[in-house]
Amino acid sequence: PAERLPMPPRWPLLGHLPQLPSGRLTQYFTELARGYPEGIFEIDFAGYRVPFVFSARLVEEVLDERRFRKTMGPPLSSLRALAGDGLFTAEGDEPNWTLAHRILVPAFGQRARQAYHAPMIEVASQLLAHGRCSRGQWLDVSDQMTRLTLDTIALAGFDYRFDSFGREAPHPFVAAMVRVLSEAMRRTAQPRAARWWRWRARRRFQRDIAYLHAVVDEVIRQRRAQPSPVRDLLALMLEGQDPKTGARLSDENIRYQVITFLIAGHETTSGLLSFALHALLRNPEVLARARAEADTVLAGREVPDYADLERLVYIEQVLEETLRLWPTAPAFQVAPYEDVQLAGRWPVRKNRRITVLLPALHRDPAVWDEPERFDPERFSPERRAAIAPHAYRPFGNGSRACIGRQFAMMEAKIALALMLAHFEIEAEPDAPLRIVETLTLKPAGFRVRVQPRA
Ligand code: MNH
Repeated sequence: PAERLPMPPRWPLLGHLPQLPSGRLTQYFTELARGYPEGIFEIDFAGYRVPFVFSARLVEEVLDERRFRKTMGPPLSSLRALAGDGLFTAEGDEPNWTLAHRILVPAFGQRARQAYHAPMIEVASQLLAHGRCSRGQWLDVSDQMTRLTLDTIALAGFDYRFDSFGREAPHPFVAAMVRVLSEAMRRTAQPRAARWWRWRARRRFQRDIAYLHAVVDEVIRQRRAQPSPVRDLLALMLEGQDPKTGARLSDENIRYQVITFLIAGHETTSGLLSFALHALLRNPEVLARARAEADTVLAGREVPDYADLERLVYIEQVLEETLRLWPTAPAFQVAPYEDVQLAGRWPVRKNRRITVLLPALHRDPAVWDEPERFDPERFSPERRAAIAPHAYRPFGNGSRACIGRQFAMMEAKIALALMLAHFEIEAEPDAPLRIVETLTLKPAGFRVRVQPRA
């Protein structure tokens, strides 16, 4: 029997728009979700209704790729102007998704990852050097982590140096990107007509996108001018061929892929590292254990070898638990190929966008005991097998899952191990966790002081 989807009280015409807090939508929906134990509610964006699902049971259903495909609505759809048919913002049935997927997947395989070790260590060492000469100043964690992750994806992927640690202010690329992502987010909570009176914001958006494209075109131009022996992502994009058809990526598509990797490749990992540090400083026993592991694995050396990384087991658990509570890419969207009734109860029309709300899924009390507690033991080798795959989806699903998952985990493990091994870290006392939402989640105003360990 079909039932109406549960829905919070709403206004005529504008639906829920007037009550949506622009700038903290994910946090708002996650709090709202607590009042909906069935794991589903519907939000009315001025007439367009979007079901949100967040119980493990319902999410399991919508992750079935035979019945549902990835789709994009706001905020992701606003990024088409920036990232075109790059991997992230392409529809699965666009030819360029299949082509780029086939060409680029090998770049993230086991063998390719070894080549990322040296650039990751190089940038992480710059972070250490920066910390060593910080002389007790308070450092903004998200800012430092963003410098690290942007420089890492640019160096490892494109052999390009943003040199973020050599600058006072963040690289202008970051500022422009943050504005674009925030604007995409803001549009989610606004009626379409707002484009007209928000012409300034629209112009800024277009200018920022033009600037971001110019930066990327420069990265590509430099490589074309000076072909390099480095076999990195950019080399694959410029020379790689579809193993089946021999087709190559067009210049326009390469631009979209480079921008996609620069953005997808650093925002989320930066947030992950920042939330992880925050959680560690709140949980001294966890911190002590993670640091002991880093000390053991490093055994007095400045940096780990590639082969050492698999021994950072507990640090990996810390990162996984961090992504449970703070999945930095907090939602993705799917649509059914045909009309469906979720759990045999909730009707959803074909092609209707459904949002999978990860922070709420990752707190589903049917799956996680004491869901609010930060406990890396949930991911211990003995217990992790018991976690149902659909209950934990920080990297998305199926063929459209994150291509950079292992890259991100490798980078984050290196950075966290090095910070713990080399610094005493002190947080400001009792500062509450505030979160900024661009497309991703990040701690806001979270500051630490570091001192080299004796
Ligand atoms: Mn990543 C897709 C989360 C790091 C490149 N990423 C996704 C999706 C999620 C995600 C969720 C699926 C989105 C959707 O269904 O609409 N990604 C993360 C998280 C981290 C992350 C939480 C770090 C932590 N991602 C990275 C890194 C890179 C990267 C690092 C690149 C080096 N991600 C991508 C790309 C896609 C993607 C590219 C799109 C893949 C596709 O659809 O083919």
